[in-house]
Amino acid sequence: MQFNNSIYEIPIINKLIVYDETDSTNNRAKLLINTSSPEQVPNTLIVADCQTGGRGRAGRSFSSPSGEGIYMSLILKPDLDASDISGITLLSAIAIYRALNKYHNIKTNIKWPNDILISNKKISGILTEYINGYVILGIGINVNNKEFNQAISDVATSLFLETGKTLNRENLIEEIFTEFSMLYNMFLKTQNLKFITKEYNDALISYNKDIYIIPQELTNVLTNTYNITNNNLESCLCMGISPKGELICRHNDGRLELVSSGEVSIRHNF
Ligand code: BT5
Repeated sequence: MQFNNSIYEIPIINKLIVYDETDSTNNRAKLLINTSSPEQVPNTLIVADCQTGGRGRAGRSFSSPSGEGIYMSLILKPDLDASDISGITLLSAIAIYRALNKYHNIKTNIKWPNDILISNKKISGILTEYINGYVILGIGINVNNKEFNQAISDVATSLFLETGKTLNRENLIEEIFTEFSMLYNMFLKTQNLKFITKEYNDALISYNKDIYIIPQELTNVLTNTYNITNNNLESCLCMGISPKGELICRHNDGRLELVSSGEVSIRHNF
């Protein structure tokens, strides 16, 4: 992939590493953190044309074929409490949502906490990892894919399949991080997500709908949370996100539950 120098005009990026192929850009980021001097690492963006071991959450994989998608990891060293780090996942979802809408007029939805959807199918997933005081923000986006392997064809789609347009991946990366830079700076200043709550809830696919909260023990044994057949779970009403980025859920008995991203997955009841 070929980038213009304009990528360095984005405040949050001061170094760029590009691979034709790698196992996982999040793994590359981890290695860099573990082997470089601390001042060299923050705000490094690692991008790959393809990944042979792209990772999702809980050991799941992220399909990352060559020439079609965006696979990238940004290393950050935010001055935040550990409990606020998960907010970065929500900010990056808004950055992707905004960039696609603003520069390409493509409307998406967010599936809390880490998926971007079009027509209920996933075009993007986010994997945020926290190691030795650094945050690795890993983003995968299906951009120009014409098809998906059978294992994920029911749940995955691409920007090309949804719009018929072929997008320039390098430009889209710049657009996303231009948006993310502004959001991130505001988050560091305010230390909460109040400034995106309304926008996030407008984008949230489950807003004001019934959802299931799936315990971590169950999500860890499932390859994907879209096809859960265990319906012994009680549904609750999704009331949007809190200023900390938790999902606010109202149970049938009126009880409110704040769900934080580490604990559960959500299944939509539609
Ligand atoms: C995610 O996990 O969606 C996070 C994906 C993060 C990928 C980026 S790419 C750059 C960086 N380096 C990495 O190694 N990872 C990050 P999760 O919510 O657990 O979703 C995984 C599930 O999504 C899989 O079990 C499949 O069902 C589905 N899936 C796999 N590949 C997909 C794709 N390309 N598009 C849409 N869905 C996919």
